Amino acid sequence: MNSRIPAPNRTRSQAFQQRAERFFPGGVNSPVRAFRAVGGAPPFVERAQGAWLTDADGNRYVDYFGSWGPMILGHAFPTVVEAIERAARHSASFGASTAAEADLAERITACFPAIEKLRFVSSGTEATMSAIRLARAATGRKIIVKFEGCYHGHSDGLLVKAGSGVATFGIPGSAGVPEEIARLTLALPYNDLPAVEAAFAAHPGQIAAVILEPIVGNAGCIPPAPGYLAGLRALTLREGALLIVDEVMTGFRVALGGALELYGLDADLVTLGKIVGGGLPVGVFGGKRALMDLLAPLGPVYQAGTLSGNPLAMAAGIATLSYLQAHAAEVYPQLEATAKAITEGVATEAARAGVPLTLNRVGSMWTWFFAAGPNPGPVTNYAQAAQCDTAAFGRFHRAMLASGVWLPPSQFEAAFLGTAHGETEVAFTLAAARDYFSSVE
Ligand code: KE4
Repeated sequence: MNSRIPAPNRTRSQAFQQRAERFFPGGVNSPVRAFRAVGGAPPFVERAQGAWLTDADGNRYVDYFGSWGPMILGHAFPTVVEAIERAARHSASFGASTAAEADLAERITACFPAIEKLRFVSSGTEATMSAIRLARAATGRKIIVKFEGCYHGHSDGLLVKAGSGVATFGIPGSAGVPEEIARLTLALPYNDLPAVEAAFAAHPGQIAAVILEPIVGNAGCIPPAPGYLAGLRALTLREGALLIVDEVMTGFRVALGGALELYGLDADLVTLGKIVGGGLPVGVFGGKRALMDLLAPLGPVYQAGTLSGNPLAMAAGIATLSYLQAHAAEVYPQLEATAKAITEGVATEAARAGVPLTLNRVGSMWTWFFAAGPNPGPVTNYAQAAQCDTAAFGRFHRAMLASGVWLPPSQFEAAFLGTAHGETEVAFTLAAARDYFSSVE
């Protein structure tokens, strides 16, 4: 904590936290928001505009988690707000088909050629859960391969050695998941093709699908090793298993067509979320037509949702993707340049202060891994990420928050920025980092 910076007034947030704890476990509706991994009390957000959040006590923060990815255009982007307002005037939900669903689907399939058909759901969890069910039905097989540190939402079978909040709280999985279900999930080290080969050899003809984050965000940011994704695609094709690429975080983030575009990868099924809803609840699972047509009402795989394709969420998604598609040539180079300036600027300040850290970044998603020893090594899988000095990250997080920079509250999360982050936010963030690292003994 930088003693030169007065502790911000958080009186109203503290009162709101106390009230929230009467209603919600830990006072939150999603565990990682509780700041348990970084310490300190979470500010309560009252409003946001562009790159900036304002809390209940009027403190302002540069936002580097962006609702955990969705807010790539910044908060309260005018055309997104107008689209939601316009849709809301015609009611919030019908539970019946609307043209807007295909309007958004057209934009998604234009960005993701691997998605020939899709279905909207209301969260990334629903998207991956449904994709897994489809894969098991399509192959007649039961076993799923996932990777340590990857998080695909909180459906039972995918909480085995998951990332994000599961890694943040250092729990191997989750209570309440029956052994009978957990044993159908094999969790392997990321960036390790021989481990996948061995799994297929040990379970011939039994693996329904391999699901992964093509760029891990939920162990902190871990890019795929060269050849890794292509190797996984070749292995799954050879073994008759489906490849499910979970682009909930990376879709529209690292490129308009996500990691599939960035790395030239094909997939049998793709899941999307976050940005695709422009901040409203939207998940997507989609892929080859023959697979998707196994879904009810055409086929035997059941999946449904009261608010799937919700008109307000469709409007927000259409407005967001419309802007990204129209301005991709400027947007992604801008995000790259801003993220490079911020991430390398902070890493330089840390190096000057002799604080060892490893920076992993792909486009506008990144993580500064605080090393436990003097020589920061590469972070290419969860086991290496788990070696980090999470207490050092916690001190950094608390100091930056006090200086008005709100980073994701966990060493095992990726940070994000959007098109509203510019030179002002770069200078502000680097000044806060300089303040912190100059005060570190
Ligand atoms: P949701 O069910 O939270 O919409 O999506 C689950 C999910 C699926 N796949 C990936 C790659 C994801 O990153 C996520 C959710 N990400 C976390 C943050 N790392 C959500 C934040 C939270 O849990 O509060």
